[in-house]
Amino acid sequence: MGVQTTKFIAAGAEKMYWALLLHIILLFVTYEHVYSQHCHEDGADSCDDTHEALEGNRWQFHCIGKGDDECVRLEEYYSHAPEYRRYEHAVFLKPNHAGEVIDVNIVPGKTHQMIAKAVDPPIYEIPNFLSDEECEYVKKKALATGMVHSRLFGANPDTNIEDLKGPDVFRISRQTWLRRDNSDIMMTSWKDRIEKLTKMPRKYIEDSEPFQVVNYGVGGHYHAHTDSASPGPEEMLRQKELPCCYQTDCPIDKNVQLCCKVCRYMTVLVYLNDVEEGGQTAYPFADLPGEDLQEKLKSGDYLNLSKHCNDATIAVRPRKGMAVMWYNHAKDPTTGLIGDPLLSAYHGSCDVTKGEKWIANMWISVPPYEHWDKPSSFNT
Ligand SMILES: O=C(O)CCC(=O)C(=O)O
Repeated sequence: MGVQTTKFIAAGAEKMYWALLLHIILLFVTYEHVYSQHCHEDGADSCDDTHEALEGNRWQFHCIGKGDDECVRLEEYYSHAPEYRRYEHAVFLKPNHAGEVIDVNIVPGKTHQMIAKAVDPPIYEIPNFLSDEECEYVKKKALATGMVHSRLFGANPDTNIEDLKGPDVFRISRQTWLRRDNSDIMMTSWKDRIEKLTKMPRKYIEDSEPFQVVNYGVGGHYHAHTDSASPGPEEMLRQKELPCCYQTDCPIDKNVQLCCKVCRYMTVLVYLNDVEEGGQTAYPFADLPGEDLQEKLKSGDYLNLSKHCNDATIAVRPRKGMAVMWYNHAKDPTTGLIGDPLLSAYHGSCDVTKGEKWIANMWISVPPYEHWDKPSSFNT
């Protein structure tokens, strides 16, 4: 072979080599781009089930090969049960680690921070969620509505709770409900913020309960509880077939557990003042390994936050305007709606030891798959 021929072959091989390399790079870039658009958009819940991502083959392409079982599983369900496409799925934002700080835009022209306090359940602090003026506005509105002594959900309405005091009383506070009034621009703006913060479909935010405003005086507290369906295995089984309370006319103050279950997927709690001393929101089991959690839960003692405030694994100190947000349930990996209750989400309020404490609870309800199309009784 002549020198010219050898040179010619070598040049051809070099061209082919570069073309092949370019092709591989292009393939890789395209794949990564599409994948990251659909699976990592919110930076938290990898391969979240956006509707785009659920569109047929593209979904398979995006997730299979990434080693994410959930994507594969959802794709299978998607192809067998196309009705799962007809409603909007819940979102579950899981931080990478406690202490992670995530910037969010929940108010035009401003950046807020979500500071992860725990991973299981995901608990986030959001400083300055409400301004000082907004906090004052909520308190004023609550006082005008009329505060009454708090009752436990489903407790006997005949008990005289006004006189109950001391560490053995489960809950000591006063409260009221503020209907989500769409003509109130402040309330509409809070809903906008909750939507942007939680990335939850607007429908679920609109369907949820009125805001609950709570006031604790000195000695006021709320022992550790769950905000939603009872997490004990027997209770869970018993309540499994019940509809969600917000989708029924169950009388809320009478043995409610017999006719409905609470479906508060998430809680967004906002502090309306700085508390002089005490009043932390405490989570006795957050981020505990499963065996330790079961052990502590079995003893039952740790639920008494008047005695065990300092034993809680996470305690959030109230700061005026700050929100704390967490999940009471996992997201059902099959349906994308409300999943199992999270035992780690037990929480409550430690005793206020000086001053007073004001909070607003904003719960976000999500139905189970069987009832996804039932209207909310708060939207009639
Ligand atoms: O006041 C707190 O910090 C907790 C309140 C709470 O757990 C509730 O209202 O369900």
